[in-house]
Amino acid sequence: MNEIAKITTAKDWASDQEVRWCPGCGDYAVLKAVQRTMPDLGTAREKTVFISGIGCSSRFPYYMASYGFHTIHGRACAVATGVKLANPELDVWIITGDGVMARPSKSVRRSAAITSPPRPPSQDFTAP
Ligand SMILES: Cc1ncc(C[n+]2csc(CCOP(=O)(O)OP(=O)(O)O)c2C)c(N)n1
Ligand code: SF4
Repeated sequence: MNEIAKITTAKDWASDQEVRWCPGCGDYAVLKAVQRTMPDLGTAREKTVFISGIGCSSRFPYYMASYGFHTIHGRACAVATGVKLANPELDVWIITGDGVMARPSKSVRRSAAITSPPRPPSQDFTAP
């Protein structure tokens, strides 16, 4: 049976790490939105894992007061799938930029109950 998670606030989900994105980067908005959303989900920090690949957005796990893994280019989905399969009780999130999620891996298409927050529209761009 699942234990009832301790009530948390957005501050509980923020780590003590200095956030290193450019001033005005849309990733700040994603970070704040996720930190504000986690308490509403009622998930425990010790049962939450953020998995990232490579890129600016992939610094995200450093800034969450949960478990996390900054992995390698193009492998966030594969690592997240492995984590979920090893411990299905974990709430596993994937954080990537538009580059990595442009071609979601087979593991994501298999719907391994892994979540990824959307990137804000201001971050969308078309390559020249
Ligand atoms: C181990 C490693 N592989 C590849 C790179 C080169 N690299 C830097 S950013 C990047 C892609 C980032 O993609 P995206 O998902 O769009 O992240 P964003 O920067 O937009 O958050 C790559 C391949 C790297 N820095 N380190
Ligand atoms: S995504 Fe762009 S604005 Fe944001 S930290 Fe990276 S280079 Fe800077």
